[in-house]
Amino acid sequence: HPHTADALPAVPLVDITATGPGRAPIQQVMDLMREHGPVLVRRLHGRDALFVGDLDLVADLADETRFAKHVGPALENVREFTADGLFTAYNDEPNWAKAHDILMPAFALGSMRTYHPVMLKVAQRLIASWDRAAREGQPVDVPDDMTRMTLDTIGLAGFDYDFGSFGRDEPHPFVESMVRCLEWSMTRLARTPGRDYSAADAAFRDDSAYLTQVVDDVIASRTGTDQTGAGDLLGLMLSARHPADGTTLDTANIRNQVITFLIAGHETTSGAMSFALYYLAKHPTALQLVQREADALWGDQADPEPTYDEVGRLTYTRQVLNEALRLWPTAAAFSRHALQDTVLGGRIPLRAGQAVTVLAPMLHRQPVWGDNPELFDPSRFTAEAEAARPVHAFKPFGTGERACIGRQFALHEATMLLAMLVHRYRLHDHTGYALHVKETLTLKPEGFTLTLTPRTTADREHGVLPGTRPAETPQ
Ligand code: FDE
Repeated sequence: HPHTADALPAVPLVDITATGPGRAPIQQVMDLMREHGPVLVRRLHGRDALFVGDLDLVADLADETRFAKHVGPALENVREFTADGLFTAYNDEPNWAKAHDILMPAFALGSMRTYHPVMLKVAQRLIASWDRAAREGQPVDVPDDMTRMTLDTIGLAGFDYDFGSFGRDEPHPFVESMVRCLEWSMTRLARTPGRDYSAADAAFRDDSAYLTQVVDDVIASRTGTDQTGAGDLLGLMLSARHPADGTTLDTANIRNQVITFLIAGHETTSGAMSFALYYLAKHPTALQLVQREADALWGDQADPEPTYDEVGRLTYTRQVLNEALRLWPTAAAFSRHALQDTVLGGRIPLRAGQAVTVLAPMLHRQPVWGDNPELFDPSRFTAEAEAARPVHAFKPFGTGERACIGRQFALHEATMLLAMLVHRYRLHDHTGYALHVKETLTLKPEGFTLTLTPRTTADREHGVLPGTRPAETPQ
């Protein structure tokens, strides 16, 4: 039975030292919250961490005058390979504000117009690969292919570098090293004091050195050429001067930013699209509605090329993505710390510097989401429903000035691809897939495969549900 933390009399304390956090620490805290409520202290080897999912507490943590982003133990581990890149920089590290100011314009909504053609080009690579699988009757591995797509997209859009992921049977070695680095960051949190982890640490250093080498190639292919001023992220970093002091970012920091963007820009986005496809494969009515939306734009065109403005009109597709991000926010936790002694939500006393971790998947299942929060229901994200809901009820992109800079980028890329896929294919859940969420700091539906068949003119005209085409329905 839990007892309460001495310093936090109102909060249940759960000691998990006996089992450890295992390979699914996020889902473990979700289960603990289902048992003990949405605020708890988790103790591991004598170290305590406060987790919250309560709406009023998360809303209070969003107050930037009393709280700021916390680089907690997980991000400290990621810092071992991204250092003062945007994601892992401390708030007061000068390079954070400098890089933030230089890069912000590149992520404003209007800048998505610039990236749109590259996003489309990579979406077409994925489609070529899925067409081949469909012809051969082979299943596609959804998370693997979404990862190919997002890595190539951020590589090309950000740095004019082509990872060529669809030309390879195995993921690009960058992805494998990166996933192992993220796993090392996660499992390092669960270490038993006194044990020897030197082999894991040596493997990590090799992987991290490999990431650095790839990134140095990316940068080298651009420096010294006349392309340093190109309008992508790397061009900006190599050339833009900070308005305040006229300096550019230093070489070490640029390397950290490139690694940061390659990781942050693809791992989370690919998970989000994978979950969206998972829910669509399981929810024929939602699938029919996204198909109708795509059909209304592109009718029976064999190879539609969505325009930038059309992506903005895919409102139901966007709702599907948001609903997938509600149930499985792929960057599931973010941390804040108190700037001075304060009382969180009027009930939890915190000392200056004390950290609190928001568990977004549980925030996204609180009573504000209604009686059936586990139910996939994209109508939760109509404009009216969103306007009626407290703003802090949905936090898949973090909060405040350290919130996700890549939000519009990820949503534009993902919305366009989803619509193109449902316009083109019938999705067959050929294995009767049972959801298994894999954690590597980010979340994805492991082992989720689909088989595909092309949609026909009749499918588009009738908007029929998969498996219930008139000819197949018994009279
Ligand atoms: C960020 C982010 C966040 C926050 C974290 C903390 O707070 O700690 C989150 C939650 C996120 N992000 C999420 C997400 C999701 C998705 C899908 C995404 N995300 C996507 C993306 C893309 C890109 C490119 C990105 N992303 C990026 C990024 C960055 C750089 C960052 C950091 C910022 C600062 O400044 O800090 C982030 N992102 Fe994200």
